[in-house]
Amino acid sequence: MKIESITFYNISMPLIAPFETSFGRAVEREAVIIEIRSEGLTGYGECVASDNPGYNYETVTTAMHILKDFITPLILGKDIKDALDFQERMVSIRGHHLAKAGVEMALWDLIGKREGKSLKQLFGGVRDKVEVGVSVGIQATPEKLVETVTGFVNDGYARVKIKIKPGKDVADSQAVRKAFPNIRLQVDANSAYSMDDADRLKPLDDLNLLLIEQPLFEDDIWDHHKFQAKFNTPVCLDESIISPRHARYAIEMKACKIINIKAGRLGGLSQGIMTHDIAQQSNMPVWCGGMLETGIGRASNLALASMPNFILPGDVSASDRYYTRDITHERFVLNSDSTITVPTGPGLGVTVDEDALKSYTRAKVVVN
Ligand code: OSB
Ligand code: MG
Repeated sequence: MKIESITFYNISMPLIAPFETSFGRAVEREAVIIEIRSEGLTGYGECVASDNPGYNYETVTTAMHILKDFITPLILGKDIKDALDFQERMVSIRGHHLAKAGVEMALWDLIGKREGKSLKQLFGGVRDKVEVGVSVGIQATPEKLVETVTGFVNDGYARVKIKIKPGKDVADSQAVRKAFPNIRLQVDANSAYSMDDADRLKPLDDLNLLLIEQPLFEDDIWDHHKFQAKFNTPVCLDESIISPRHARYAIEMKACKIINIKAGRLGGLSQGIMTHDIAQQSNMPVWCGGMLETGIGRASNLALASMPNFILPGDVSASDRYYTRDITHERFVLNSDSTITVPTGPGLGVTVDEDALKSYTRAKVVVN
C-alpha cells in the first residue's frame, strides 16, 4: 500500500454525561482521527489520546507532534506491506503507543477494504456479537451511583464496572452490590492506590467482584503481584500492560489473573492481537477495554473482541452511552442479550459522517 496522503483531525466531541475517574473529570472527548489515502481507497484510524495525561502520558497535542513530525516521514510515499511492516518502521520512535496505534488502525482499514474483508475476518474473530458492559464514572454519593447504575441495568447492560478512588471505594461498591446482588460487577481504580491501602480495600473481596482493575501504579507490575497475593478477587491490569512483553512479565510474576487489552495503550491492533495470544497460551482470560471511542475506534474494538480469548465482557458500550451525534453514520446498539454486533463490512465496516467530523474538528493537518 503506497501511502499517498495523511490527514489528522484533532476533534472534540461533547459527552452525553460527564465521566469521572480517579484522575479527573471529562465533559468532552478529544481525539485524533487519522485519514490515509492509498491506491484509490481511504482508511480511518482513531488515536485515543485525550486532552490530558491522566490515563497515559500522551495527549492529543503530543500525539499530533509525534504523528506529524516523526511517524509521517517514516511512512509517507512509502509502500507499507502490513501492520508488522509498519511496526518495524516505528522502532526508532520510543513509546507514543497511542499515536502509533491510530495509524496502524487506518492501515488495517485500508487492508480490509483492499481485500474485501472485515477486520474480524482478518483477525480470525470467532463471534458475530460480543458481550459488553458499561463503565460508570464516580458519582457524588453512593445513592446517586446506585441510581446511575440502575439506569444502565434498565438499558440492558448485564455487566457493570464502577470507577473507584480513595474515599469513593468500599462503601460505593457495597451499595451497588446490595442493590444488585447478582449483577456481574467489577471496579477500576486507575492507579489510585498503593500497597498501604490494600488492607483497607480488603472488604472488596467479599463482594463477588469479577475483578479489581489497576489498583496500583501505572508503571508497576511487582506490587500488583503482592496485592494479588492478598486478594481472592482477580486483579486485572490495564495501564501497566504497555506491550505483549509486559503481558508476559505480569503472567510470569503472577501480578494479575486477567488482562485488559486496549490496542491504543499497546501500540497497535497487531500488539493487541499478540497480547491476546500470549495470554491465551497461559490460559489467562482477556477483555477489551475502552477509551470513550468514536464509532471508528468502537468498530475496531468490536473486531478485536471477537477473538476467542476475549472471554469477559468488554468496555464497549452502545453509541448512545457516549454521544448524541457520532462521526460514523453507523451507530452501535445494545442487543437484548447485552451484546453488540461486530461489523461485517470491509475494513472497520463503518463510514465516516464527514459533516459530523468537520463540525467536531478543532485543527486539521494534511500531509501529502
Ligand atoms: O481505565 O478503562 C479505563 C476511559 C478513559 C480512560 C481509561 C478508562 C476509561 C473507561 C471507559 O473505563 C471505557 C469506555 O470506553 O466506556
Ligand atoms: Mg481501566
